[in-house]
Amino acid sequence: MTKKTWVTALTLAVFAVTARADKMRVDISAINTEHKLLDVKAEGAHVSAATWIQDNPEQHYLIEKNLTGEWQELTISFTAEKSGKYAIRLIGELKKDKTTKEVIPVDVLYDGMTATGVPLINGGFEDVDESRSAPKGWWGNSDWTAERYITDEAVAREGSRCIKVWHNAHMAQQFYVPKDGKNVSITLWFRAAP
Ligand SMILES: [Ca+2]
Repeated sequence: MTKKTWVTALTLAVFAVTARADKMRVDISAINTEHKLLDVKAEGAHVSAATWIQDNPEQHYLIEKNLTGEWQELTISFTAEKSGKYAIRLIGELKKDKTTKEVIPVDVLYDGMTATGVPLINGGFEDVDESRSAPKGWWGNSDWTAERYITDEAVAREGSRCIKVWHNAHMAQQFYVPKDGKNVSITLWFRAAP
């Protein structure tokens, strides 16, 4: 190898190590601040408790996985310590510009969600609440806008609708866990927005 080739190879190797993929993010939390999620798993994803909740980090978990341009399936499972209300929030990672510290949008598409153990509704986002131009059962935060409700079968994983979210504009649904120690499993599809 010539010196120049070595330098090129080294540069590529360093780039491969430092370049990082954007990530999807799903948050699952207990509404009651004293309840915990136990044994949270999501194969191939990074699972972490909410360290900012000092009294009870296990009330809230973040699940993050690298995005690609292809749809990927992910199953998230946990045991609800106590019966009660829980919430799932579909979001994107918190990515910041290293210099300006501004949040850089990482748009993520979600579709095709199903659940066992709890009554999640409209996981395919096909049922429309016309009064607010949003999928039934799902609620956006203040930065959510109707154009993020995608109505294009060429984009959706299944049916004709899906949602596009990012860190500052996300959608959530609350669900009720009917008994202590219930095992919950949620499967969903996600990809980087085109
Ligand atoms: Ca759909």
